[in-house]
Amino acid sequence: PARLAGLHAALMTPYDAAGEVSEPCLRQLVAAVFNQGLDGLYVGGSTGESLLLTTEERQRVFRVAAEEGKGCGALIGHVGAISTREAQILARSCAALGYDAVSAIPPIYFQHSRAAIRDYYAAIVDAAEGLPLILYNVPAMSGIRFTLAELQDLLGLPGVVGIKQTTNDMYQMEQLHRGFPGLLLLNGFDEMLLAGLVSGANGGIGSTYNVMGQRYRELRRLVLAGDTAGALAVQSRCNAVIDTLLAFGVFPALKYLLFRLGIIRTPLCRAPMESLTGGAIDRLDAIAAELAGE
Ligand code: SI3
Repeated sequence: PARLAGLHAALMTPYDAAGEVSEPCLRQLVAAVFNQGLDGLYVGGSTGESLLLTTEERQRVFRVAAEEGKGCGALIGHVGAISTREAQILARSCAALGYDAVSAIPPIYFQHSRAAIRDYYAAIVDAAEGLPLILYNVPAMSGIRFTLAELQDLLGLPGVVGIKQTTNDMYQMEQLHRGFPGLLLLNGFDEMLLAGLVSGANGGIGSTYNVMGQRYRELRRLVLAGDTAGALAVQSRCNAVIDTLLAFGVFPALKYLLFRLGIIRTPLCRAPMESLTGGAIDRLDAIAAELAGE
């Protein structure tokens, strides 16, 4: 799946002042992401606040992102849900809209058996009408920590072509690289993109790519050219920004940057996601000015 390798922005979901999904801002954001030369979009993931949206809203975000982004790069729709039925509905939408792939977190909260999780992924593949599936391994948020053997079992399902590893376990990243030649292996934590790429990832998906896409492209170019020291210098510039985003809450802080850059109209996140605290503004304004100047 060469088209799915590369750098994809985990798309945010902009709202209007009333807290409804803003279609015009979403369109502007899709255009802004592709203007940075990124390879694709990861639509409706954690960064898209997908678990805080209704099924209809998630479908609407899929549709608008497809209308605006079709032909600009790869479109990966995150369809993970608490029920298999909802995940299947969303997978069918992605298939109908011409997405390139679907992806899903495991089903959370009820502590399902590994066999039930396997059935959930098989059911998504079934509903996705031929679209490839990328597993989304995010133990810190899902609470589900897969061993290598468990991942091997899921990766063996027909239709599963890759995995997005949002973990800081670079040993497991390298094991996946070594054990599964040809696997689509995508790095999840932006602050560790360099570590992920040198451990075998063939691309990445990240929230901060929404605003620092060009830096990550440069980082990957340097890695591919063998210049690890140069890539580390770029990673450090990214991480100086990420340190601040993490200190204030990465999603509200990123939305504030997009707001300051004129791409979205309000920095709101959906409750219970917290909004920004006052002390953040000056530091984020300085970052917005730095990014606007690049
Ligand atoms: O699903 C998604 O929106 C992602 O791709 C998320 C991505 O892996 C982000 N992970 C989480 C848990 O938010 C990262 O981009 C993350 O925000 C960033 O590295 C800061 O920690």
